[in-house]
Amino acid sequence: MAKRALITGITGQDGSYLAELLLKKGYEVHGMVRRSSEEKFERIAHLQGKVTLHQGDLLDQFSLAALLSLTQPDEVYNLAAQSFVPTSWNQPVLTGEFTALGVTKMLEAIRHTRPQVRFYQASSSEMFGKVLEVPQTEDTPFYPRSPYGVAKAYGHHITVNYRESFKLFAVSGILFNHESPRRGLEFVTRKVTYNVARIKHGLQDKLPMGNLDAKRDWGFAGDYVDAMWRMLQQDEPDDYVVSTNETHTVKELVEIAFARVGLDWQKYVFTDPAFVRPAEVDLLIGDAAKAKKKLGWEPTVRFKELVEMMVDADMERVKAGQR
Ligand code: NDP
Ligand code: GDR
Repeated sequence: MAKRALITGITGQDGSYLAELLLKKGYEVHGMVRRSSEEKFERIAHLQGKVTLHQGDLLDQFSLAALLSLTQPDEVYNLAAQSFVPTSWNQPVLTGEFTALGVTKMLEAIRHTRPQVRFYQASSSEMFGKVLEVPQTEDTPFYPRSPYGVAKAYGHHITVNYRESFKLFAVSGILFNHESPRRGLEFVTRKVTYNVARIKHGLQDKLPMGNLDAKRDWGFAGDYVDAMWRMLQQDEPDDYVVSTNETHTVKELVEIAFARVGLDWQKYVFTDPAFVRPAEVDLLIGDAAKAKKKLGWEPTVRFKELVEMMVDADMERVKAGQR
């Protein structure tokens, strides 16, 4: 019998890669989607007919329980969240409801409806926040610096708590930034690669940016969803850092992206205070030694290759008049 998986956030970047991976492995894949006035599920359009979509919302506890009863999944991947850090200062309550309490709603639904499920929670390196230790590991204390980071820390702790309290197979992947040509346009990598492509095509001549000194450990989303799956195949539930163990500044990102199309970034980029955050996470670099040892997981795409892959994809898109 094929294993069944339920993915919340299937329309997002990670959801689309995870659905592809699970289909390749022979899973029956179900995805939860929010109702909207126009159903534009661009990232999973190519999977139409291969995945089954169901309406539901992390805010609606009963929709979660109903979905578990209907789909009878072996594995649940909880990827849905308000995931953009700046928005979390504008909508802190909503962010808390989706990104923090939404996790409890799903865990409660599992506990009462289908306790044998293996549950993956999408935790984040944003929980580390202020630099207390580098590189960051599973044991590094959390000091989140945004309402998003605070909400993710709650989601992380409640996942651990349900594992310990109710013996659920619940794991939390502490994933560092991961990107791809499917990344949302407001995140810094995609913002840069998309705008570089527009500049190269003569559609604009300036790029406003925030803090160019922030450092991130950036990997490829396709690699990271494989780590999620591996976590749920272990004998015991546990938490893992997933990262490349390298860090780079936003400035390096900008330099590589412009250089890819033969342009000098300094002629186009300027600092706009609108993109500077009220509190910043200055330095993230993860130590994924545990994931390597226990899951046999390693990243296959490094920073420069990742940025160039994204620039090349955006050059094609812009040329074709797409976003
Ligand atoms: P995206 O922003 O691309 O996708 C988020 C998904 O969540 C979308 O499918 C969105 O649906 C859905 N969603 C949001 N709110 C709700 C809700 N109330 N009910 C149902 N669905 C909802 O995120 P990513 O794919 O990049 O990230 C996946 C998860 O991993 C997120 O939880 C994120 O916080 C976390 N994470 C991401 C990292 C990264 O670098 N990408 C690193 C660490 C953690 P819709 O299409 O309707 O908006
Ligand atoms: P982040 O990703 O906040 O790390 O969260 P983002 O790409 O938004 O920012 C990374 C860094 O770049 C700096 N920066 C800018 N960021 C944006 N978006 N726009 C700009 O113009 C800009 N200029 C500089 C930021 O200040 C920051 O330091 C992502 C999300 O995917 C989360 O959901 C996830 O949990 C974490 O990664 C790990």
